[in-house]
Amino acid sequence: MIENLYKKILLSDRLALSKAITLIESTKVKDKNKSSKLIKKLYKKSGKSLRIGVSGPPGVGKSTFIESLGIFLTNKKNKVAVLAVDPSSKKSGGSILGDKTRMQELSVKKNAFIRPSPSGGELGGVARRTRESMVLVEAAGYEVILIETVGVGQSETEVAEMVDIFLVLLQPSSGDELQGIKKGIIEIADILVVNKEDEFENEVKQTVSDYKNALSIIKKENNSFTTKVVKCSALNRTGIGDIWKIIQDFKSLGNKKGWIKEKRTKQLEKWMWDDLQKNLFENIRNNKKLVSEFNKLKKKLAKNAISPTEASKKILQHYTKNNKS
Ligand SMILES: Nc1nc2c(ncn2[C@@H]2O[C@H](COP(=O)(O)OP(=O)(O)OP(=O)(O)O)[C@@H](O)[C@H]2O)c(=O)[nH]1
Ligand SMILES: [Mg+2]
Repeated sequence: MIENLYKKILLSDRLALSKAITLIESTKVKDKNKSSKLIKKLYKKSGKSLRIGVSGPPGVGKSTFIESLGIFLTNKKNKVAVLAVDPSSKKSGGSILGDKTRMQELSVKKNAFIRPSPSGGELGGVARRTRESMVLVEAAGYEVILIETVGVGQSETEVAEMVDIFLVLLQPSSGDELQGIKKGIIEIADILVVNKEDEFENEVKQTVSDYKNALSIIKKENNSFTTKVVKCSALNRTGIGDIWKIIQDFKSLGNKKGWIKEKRTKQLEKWMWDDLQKNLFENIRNNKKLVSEFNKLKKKLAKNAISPTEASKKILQHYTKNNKS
């Protein structure tokens, strides 16, 4: 089965890709083993795409924007993959269908692959699943990966730490809301896109200028790329070409100066540490030899006879001792 998927993915077979991502998303041990074999085989073929994160508040137009940019790119003969990171989809269940229907036009393009949010799974697994899905779509030859994530909570930062360039979509707002500008957004975003210029022309202008002003005050720690502020209408597909031009500039400058490579190396290290942390933790939790120790410590904790910090230290001591013998 793995050999078959491997071959088909290299031929860019979309059905095989979907199947492989389903394996990645599965929580069954059997599937996990299969998917890690597959990732191992395909890993060296990955890494060649441009990874773009698209974030922003609910309803700002992320899916519409991704569809417009995706169509723009497929028309230029680029192969585009769309992934969605939605930690809330477990509860709502609605966004999966929503994303799919909203990207109807893109989904029928031969050069597009769209994978809506997985329905649930472990929350901490979002990062792993996304990274592994990226490996698969890259091995399948997709040149641009667009990752949609809603701009609330941890998923935003997680995605920002997985991509080459991070776009944040903003709602147009009328004046005096400058205090509402979050410093964090500016620090995390490479491009700020104020959307819906078709409907809110003046507000969009105002918001663009507010953010430009804010940018001149708030200095980014990492000076590699000056954050750009632009406007567009994802719905009417205006401004999309300009945004693509900025992305291209970012890419060529980043390659020239070496910060894309640097960023990726850091991201790989983070992936390694995340993985180690997860495996180590699972290993300790599922360690049968330690069960009686765990139980003793639990009782002590309940009686306030030991602090959680002390207890965790003891577990680690037992674990290390156990692994020596
Ligand atoms: N007028 C106007 N409406 C837009 C534009 N872009 C998106 N919309 C509308 O805004 C609504 C939300 O768009 P989506 O693309 O689903 O927004 P989203 O950010 O992906 O939403 P979530 O995934 O639910 O967070 C839809 O009704 C869109 O038609 C735009 O450029 N102009
Ligand atoms: Mg959406």
